[in-house]
Amino acid sequence: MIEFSPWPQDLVRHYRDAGYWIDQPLTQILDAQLAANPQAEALICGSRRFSYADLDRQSRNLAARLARQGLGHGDTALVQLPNVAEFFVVFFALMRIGVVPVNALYSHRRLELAEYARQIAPRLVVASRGHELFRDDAFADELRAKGVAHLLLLDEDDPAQSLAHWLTHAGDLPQGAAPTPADQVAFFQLSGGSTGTPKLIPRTHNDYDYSIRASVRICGVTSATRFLCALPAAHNFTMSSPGTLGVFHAGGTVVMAPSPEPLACFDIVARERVSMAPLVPPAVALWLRAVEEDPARRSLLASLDLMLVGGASFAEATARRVPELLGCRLQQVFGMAEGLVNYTRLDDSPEVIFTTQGRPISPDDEVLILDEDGHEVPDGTPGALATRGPYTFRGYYRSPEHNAQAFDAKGFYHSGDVVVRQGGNLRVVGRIKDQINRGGEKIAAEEIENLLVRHPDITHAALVAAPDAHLGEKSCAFLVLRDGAGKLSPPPLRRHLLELGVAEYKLPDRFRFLPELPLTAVGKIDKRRLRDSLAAETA
Ligand code: J2J
Repeated sequence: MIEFSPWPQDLVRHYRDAGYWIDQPLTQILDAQLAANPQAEALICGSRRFSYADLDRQSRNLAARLARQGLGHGDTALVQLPNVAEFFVVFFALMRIGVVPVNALYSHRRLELAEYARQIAPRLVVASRGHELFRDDAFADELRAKGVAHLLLLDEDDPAQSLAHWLTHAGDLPQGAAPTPADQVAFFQLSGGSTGTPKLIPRTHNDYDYSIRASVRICGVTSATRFLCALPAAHNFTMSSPGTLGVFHAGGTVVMAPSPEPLACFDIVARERVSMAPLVPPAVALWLRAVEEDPARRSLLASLDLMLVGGASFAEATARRVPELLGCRLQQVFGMAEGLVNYTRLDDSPEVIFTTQGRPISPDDEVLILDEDGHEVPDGTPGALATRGPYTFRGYYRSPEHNAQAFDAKGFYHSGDVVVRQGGNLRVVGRIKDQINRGGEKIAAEEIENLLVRHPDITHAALVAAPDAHLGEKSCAFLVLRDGAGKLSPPPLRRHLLELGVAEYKLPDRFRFLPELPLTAVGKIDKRRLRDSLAAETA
């Protein structure tokens, strides 16, 4: 089994007694539909259509082949797929045989994948020939040298490692193949991070399944729901709030799109009569602009009933325009891959829906809002969010030092968000974690600073958020150069980072050069001053 930080026994008992944890593996989502409605449409991916029976059959085929190769409990997998149907086939196949995956984002590159592989030592890698890392065999060979026994590729000609081939019939699942027990780790979610190395979040069947079931009720997902999966399929928001898994749980239909780009999505929405779409704020802005530019486009969205918006700050003025311009309802979501998810409710007043990020899923989500001394603040006063509950994790994978900082003695996870509670609802008003939220994509400042100072001419680096009209925030790197170093311009600096293999969304959007970095009274880099200096530039 994969180790994880467990919940204390009294809470385990309570979460079971309260009916949150029902001891069913995530594969039950598929099994229930297979029993109830096997021919219902589960998944649409371009011109390919999958019934629940198709999805089940293909995932069982893959599971059977993998199990016959000896993969099962105790094994891990590194998966990196674009937004295609195979993402779910692979996910359910791995769940069936108890292999625990990390689902990397498709935008991740060598650095992220190598780091995940280092942490989980996967026996299996599932990836795509379409990704630059797997276009030739160099990276695959590196992975093999580190213990990866099986590599399966999308769009591969060699049948031995063609994912498509592994999805064809292969006999029944061998005796003994089974999901991990429901109180054990099902898969790892990715942390947005604020530290030097990306962190992994163990999620158990029980806790994830509860967050999905409860989200389905809160968001009104039914078998009639047709859900647009245009954000990265592996992201926690896309998977579980209420997400693709929520739609499968309710027997609805997931419609894949390669990206949230409005014009392509509008056509898909119209063609497939999409009713529900989760988006991050910058994508909403693009959708709004597309309708403003050509109001006739609104008719393409006639079937759209509900848009869920989360992942980053969403301006009230933009929120108000969603029903007005797109003709659908709005639901705000403030969630995190670590657990806690808040929603505005469908029957909330427009005021609540437009101005807040809602309230937690569960009556047993404990949310504390704390001042700098760790005391709870009164309603209406901003403070740092700390939480524990039936689907909030208890520790990052193999990260005792970081866990000692991220959790308090009572097991509350301190998310680094600054929030205000008003009338029972939360508003996200700031952040104390050292992270840039670039339109929903999270960048850990320390990770990029560590890479920048590997440049021979850079002695100190600090990455901070700069306000941006479109993305909400962009990143700016403040650099101190070695004495005698010549001028450095952005292109070679970006090339330096790309050569180190980091994902492109993490590249600093701007660079500033200083003779030294400002320090606080206790000798830490004064990032507030750096941010203020950027604000002054644009003022
Ligand atoms: C402001 N900041 C927000 C919001 C997340 C549902 C929705 C989103 C995520 C997600 C998720 C925000 N307004 N509405 O996992 O299930 C910022 C906060 C938070 C961090 C988590 C889900 N919604 N945020 O975004 O793990 O800073 O999850 O702590 O990627 O995003 O990021 P992530």
